[in-house]
Amino acid sequence: MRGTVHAYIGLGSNLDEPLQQVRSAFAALDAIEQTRLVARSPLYRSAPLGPSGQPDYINAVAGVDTQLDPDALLGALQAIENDHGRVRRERWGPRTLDLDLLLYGDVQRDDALLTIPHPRLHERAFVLYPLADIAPADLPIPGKPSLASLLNTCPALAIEKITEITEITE
Ligand code: ROI
Repeated sequence: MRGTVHAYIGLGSNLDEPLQQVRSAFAALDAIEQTRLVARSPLYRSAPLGPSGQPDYINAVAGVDTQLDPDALLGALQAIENDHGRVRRERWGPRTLDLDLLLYGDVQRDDALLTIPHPRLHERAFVLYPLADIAPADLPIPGKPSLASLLNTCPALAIEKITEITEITE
């Protein structure tokens, strides 16, 4: 049996009731086969990066334990995006739900299908701050400086924490 890997997923939405999109995405992540949601960051409101004139985003990060390989996990994330009415239109345009595979254990990979760690993880406050809420301070980010030093070079500008962290209890 394949071992369990800890992975982090970034959630973002700025259309069609973003708070509900993100809350229901957490539940959908927990329902992925061979995958368990183990951490849910607080929700953040963030100003849009990219074209202006689009609504603010709700962002969060989830921690999962999974036995799926990265490709299968990515496929499951895309299925959830589609279930949430995601239509890919303009690059960097508004979206009902975006799920980014940020980290998959200590895997480093860069090919046509997938880049892990996520290529823009290290420069986005709306990813780094919720990640830091649920990850250990010494979390290794393969090929990048530590999470703590990334936070130092990425001020918490244009993001606002709007909920507290809630434990996952069964
Ligand atoms: N901007 C913010 N604030 N949050 C996002 O999740 C987000 N996602 C994107 C782009 C369009 C780049 N901008 C974003 O894909």
